[in-house]
Amino acid sequence: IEQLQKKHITVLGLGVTGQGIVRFLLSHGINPKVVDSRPVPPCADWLNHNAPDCEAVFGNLADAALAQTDLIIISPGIPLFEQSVAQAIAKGVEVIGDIELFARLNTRPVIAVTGSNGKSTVVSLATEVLKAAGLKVGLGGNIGTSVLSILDDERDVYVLELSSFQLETTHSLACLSAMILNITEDHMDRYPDFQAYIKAKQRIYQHVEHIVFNAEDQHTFAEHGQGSSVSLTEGDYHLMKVAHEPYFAYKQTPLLPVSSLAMVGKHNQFNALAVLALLAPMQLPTSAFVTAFGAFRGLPHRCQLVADVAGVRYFNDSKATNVGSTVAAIESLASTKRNIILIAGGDAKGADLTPLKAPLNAHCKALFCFGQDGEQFMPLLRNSHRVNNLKEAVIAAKSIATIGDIVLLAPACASIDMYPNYMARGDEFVQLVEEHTLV
Ligand code: UMA
Ligand code: ADP
Repeated sequence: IEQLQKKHITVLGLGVTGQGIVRFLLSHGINPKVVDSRPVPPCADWLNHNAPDCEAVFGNLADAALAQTDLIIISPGIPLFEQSVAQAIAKGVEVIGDIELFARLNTRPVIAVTGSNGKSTVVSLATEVLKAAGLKVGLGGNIGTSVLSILDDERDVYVLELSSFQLETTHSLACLSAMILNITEDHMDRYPDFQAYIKAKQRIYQHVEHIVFNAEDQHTFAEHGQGSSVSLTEGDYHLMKVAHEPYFAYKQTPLLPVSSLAMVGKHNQFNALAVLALLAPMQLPTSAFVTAFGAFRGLPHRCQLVADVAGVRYFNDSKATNVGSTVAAIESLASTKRNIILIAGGDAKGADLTPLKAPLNAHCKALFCFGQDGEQFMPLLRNSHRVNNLKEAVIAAKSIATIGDIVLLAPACASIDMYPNYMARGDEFVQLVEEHTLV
C-alpha cells in the first residue's frame, strides 16, 4: 500500500471493476485519475458523489495522457492492444488488473477457476461447501463482485472466478488450487486466434500448489506442476458404480453418491467432481459436501426448468453464450428421440458454429433463430426457421411442441445485440413462456 501511495495511478474503466478499484484506493487515501472511453460510464454518478476530488476523463482515451502515469489499473473489458494502452505500455508504464492488485495484497488461500463454461456454477458450489464447513469465504471476480471489495482480514479463504481477460493482466496470483474447466471457442472478437485465448487461460497455473485439469480436454493441461485430473470416466476424480448406484469417486474410492447432488445434467456432475478436486487440499469433512451438494440447486439462467405445460418442458439456458455451453445443454437434455426445439442466436462473437451441427442433427427436431447473427444458424439443421425476436420464437416453438418435447433457449451467443445482458434475455423468455403457455 505504501508503494501505491507514492505513485500516480490511473484507473482505466469505470464499471464494476473500476468502481471496486477506486473505492479501495480511496479507502487508503489515494485519489486516482479515472478514465473511461464511454462518455458516461456506468459508475460516473457514483464517482461524482463519492470522489469529487478525483480527476475524471471520459470519452476519448487519447485525451487521457495514459503514458504520463506510473501505474494503470485496467478493467477486463479493455484490451491491452487498445492503442492508447499499448502506447503507454511501450513507454514503460506498468499495467495491471484488479486481480493482480488483490494477489499482491492477499495473505489467505485462494481457490481459482477459469474455463469457457461452468465457472460460475463451480465457484458457487465450492463456496457453499466451504461455508457448510464453517469457513468464512470471499467469493468474487468474473462472477460479478469486485475482488478488491471482498479483500479483508476476516476471510479464511477466497474463491475466485477468473476470465481470460482478467488473467491477461495477472502475474503473481498464488493459488492453493486452480482449475481450467474446459476450453472451447469464445471471445474470438477479442483474440487474434484460439491459441491466444488458450494462452490467456493457461496463465491461471502460474503459481499453483494443486493444479486441477480436465482429463478430456488437453487445452486445460498444465505444462508444469503437480495435479489431479477430472472427468466423468477417466480422471483421478471420476464416477463409479457401487452396487448399481453411481458415486463421485477419487481413484476408485467412492466419496459420496451422485444422488446427493441436487443439480441435474452430466455437465453438473463434472462440475461437482471439479469442486471435490479443487477443495481436496482444504481437507474438509464429507458432511460439508453432502450438505452443500444437496442444497445448491444451480444458478438461474443455466439450464433452468421454468415450466412444464401439457408434457412440454421449457428450459431457460440464457447463460449459454457460446457454442460449447449450447452443446452441453443439448447433450444433457437429450433423450432417445429428437425431442428438443432449440431457440438460438444473438451476437456470435465471431465464433465457428459448426460444432453445433452434430448435436443439433442428433437431438433437435427444430431450430428457431433470431438476432444479429441468427442467419448463420440457418444451415446447421434442415428444419430451421428465422424469426424476428424471442416472442416469435416462443410462439412458434409452442405451436409445434408435442408431449415429451423440450423447448430450450440456449442461444450460443451474447445478448448485447438485443438486450442489456443475458439475465434480461432469460427473464423475457420466462415471461413469454408464462404468457403464451397459459391455456
Ligand atoms: N468499456 C469501454 N470503455 C472503457 C471500459 C469498458 O467501452 O473504458 C466496455 C467494455 O468493452 C465492455 C464493457 O464496457 O464491453 C464493460 O467493461 P468493464 O471492464 O467496465 O466491465 P466491468 O463492469 O468492470 O465488469 C467486469 C467483467 N466484464 C468484462 O470482462 C467485459 C464482468 O464480467 C465481471 O463480472 C466484473 O468485471 C467483476 O469482475 C462479465 C463478462 O461478461 C460478466 N465477462 C466475460 C464473460 O464471462 O464471458 C469475460
Ligand atoms: P460461466 O461462468 O463459465 O459462464 P456458468 O456456470 O455460468 O459458467 O454456465 C454457463 C453455461 O455453461 C450455462 O449454459 C451452463 O448450463 C453451461 N455449463 C455449465 N457447466 C458446464 C460444463 N462443465 N461444461 C459445459 N457447459 C457447462
